[in-house]
Amino acid sequence: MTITITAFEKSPDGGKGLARDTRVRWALEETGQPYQVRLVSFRAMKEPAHLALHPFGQIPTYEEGDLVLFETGAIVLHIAQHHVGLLPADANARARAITWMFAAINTVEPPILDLADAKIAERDKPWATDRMPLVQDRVRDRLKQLSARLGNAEWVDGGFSAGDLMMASVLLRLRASGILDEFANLAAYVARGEARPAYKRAFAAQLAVNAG
Ligand SMILES: N[C@@H](CCC(=O)N[C@@H](CS)C(=O)NCC(=O)O)C(=O)O
Repeated sequence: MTITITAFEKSPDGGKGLARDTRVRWALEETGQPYQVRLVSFRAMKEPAHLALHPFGQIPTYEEGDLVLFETGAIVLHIAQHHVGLLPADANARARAITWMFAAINTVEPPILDLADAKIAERDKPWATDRMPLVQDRVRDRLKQLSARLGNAEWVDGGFSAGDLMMASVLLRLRASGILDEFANLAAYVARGEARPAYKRAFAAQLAVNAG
């Protein structure tokens, strides 16, 4: 069955791979699944046809036959559960990999998104400058904990899994802030993710849409 995802017609990041279709593309590449992409404009994302797929009017969505999914956590989990390559066979190791997916999107991503909001959406507020150190330190606190857990390991729990795919995707957004580089083992962890051939293919595919 053909898999179709949606992505920005023109990503605000200009192709840096930060739009969330990249993590879905990455999961599809890791598992060797061909896919098609339907590009949507910001206006089309808020129109009924897209809202029928995604109630919050966002990208990415995932269509496969009768199945329509939104939320990258759910999409990547679906891909990982149906194809070999992103979840270990052992039941407990599988449950732990899924735990790391949730940790990425529920525990690590929120302060990172808050930082992005503080920098862009809230930058004109009179309190923006005073609040910034608080927001940055909340990110640092999470990264300190993650860094301590990762230690010298290559991946968060044994071999590369969907947990690492989500965690590296979430951490990638921090690179421009400089905060990621304060944690050498996390910066190296993200670089290992980016060095994977599947990530490179996913990145190149989104860049091809957004470059120029
Ligand atoms: N929690 C959602 C977030 C989706 C999301 O924020 N998508 C962004 C692109 S990366 C978007 O569509 N932004 C445009 C908007 O919200 O209007 C997920 O993980 O899929």
